[in-house]
Amino acid sequence: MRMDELKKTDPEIYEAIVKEFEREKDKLVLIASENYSSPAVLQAQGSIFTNKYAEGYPDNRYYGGCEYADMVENLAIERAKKLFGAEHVNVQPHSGTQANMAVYMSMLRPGDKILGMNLSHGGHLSHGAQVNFSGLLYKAYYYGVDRKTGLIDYDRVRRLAKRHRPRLIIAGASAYSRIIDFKLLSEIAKEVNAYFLADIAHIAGLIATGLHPSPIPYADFVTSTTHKTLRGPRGGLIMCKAEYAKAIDRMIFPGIQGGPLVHVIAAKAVAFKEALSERFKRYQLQVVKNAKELAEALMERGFKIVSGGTDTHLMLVDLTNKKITGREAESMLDMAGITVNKNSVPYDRRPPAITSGIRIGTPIVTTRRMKEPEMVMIADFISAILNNIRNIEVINKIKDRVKSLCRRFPFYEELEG
Ligand code: DSN
Repeated sequence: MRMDELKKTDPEIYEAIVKEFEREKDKLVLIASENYSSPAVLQAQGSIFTNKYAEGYPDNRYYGGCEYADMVENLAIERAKKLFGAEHVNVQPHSGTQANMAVYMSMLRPGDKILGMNLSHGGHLSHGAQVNFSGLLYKAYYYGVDRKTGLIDYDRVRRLAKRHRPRLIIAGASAYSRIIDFKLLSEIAKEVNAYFLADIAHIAGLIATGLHPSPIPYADFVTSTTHKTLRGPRGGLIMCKAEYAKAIDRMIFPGIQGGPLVHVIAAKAVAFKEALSERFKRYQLQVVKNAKELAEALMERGFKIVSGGTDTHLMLVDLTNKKITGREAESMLDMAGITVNKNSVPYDRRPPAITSGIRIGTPIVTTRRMKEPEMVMIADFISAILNNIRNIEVINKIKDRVKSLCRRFPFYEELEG
């Protein structure tokens, strides 16, 4: 990578970046929440906009010299509106959790009730988990998935909503592989007079390209990250109905954030432009095709997939029939150059640091242009390792095959040299 100045000034950080570059190129990364953003996104994020303070919003800043920052933020807003069909967009949240925090803090008071998906059933930390601000500040109730089907139990959501009368119902997940019925959840929210928030962090790319129904027509608020299926820089995003625009903007700044990260907003704008292209549509389609193929291939090899498959970019492999924990599986696969994360499965008896499952996603391998035949190969790799646990010979054999597969699908060649 061309980083002459950095190499001279700080050889240690330079080396860590070079090593990370090699890791991303030579490993098979199947983390469902990650992606490899384009060189254009990386360049915008690494730009001199990191130098600029721009507290406030376009045409209404607390600092001089914001004319180009305004240009950047206006473009990001305009493109996000077009991409998702949103009435109002705030592109300043530093992360998905900050985006959720802004929604909660603009609409709720401490102690108010919220109803979100249980973290241990595939929900997210910021949807009311006890260890998170959302569970500390608000009285959180949780819905989950049906034990048999692995699908969200919408009847139970309705029962819980009627019993507890939450002020906010949250939809969205980080380890749920099926279509989420945003319309039905919004109806439940209406029945109990609750606000409805859809957190689309994982599936934003699918929604932007019409591969998953959009919550925009139904939700009061839609939050997202920009770096998962959307393939942009690490960051957050809020979309809402026009009536909440002022409250949301005020809560992001000055409420919970100071100066926006203009360099990141520039990279978000680039990612939104890319996401508006036909090429991105084809990419998302292949992400889903690949996930389906991989899930099928794993099931054919005796693996249990929660809910019996996937409609999205990810799947949750339930290892309870394999006599191996999620933690062991993660570590064995890592030894062969395959990166996944251990993940609780619904009704898991093991603690979150051990778990009985792994979560697998196809965004990165699809960014590398792998297709269905490669998914079958990956299923073979995973199966060989998890069915021959701690067999170093097998691990080494697969490691070589992983490396040669990655070499066949190079990425970031533009950054070499
Ligand atoms: N940590 C992210 C994930 O892996 O899904 C969610 O914030």
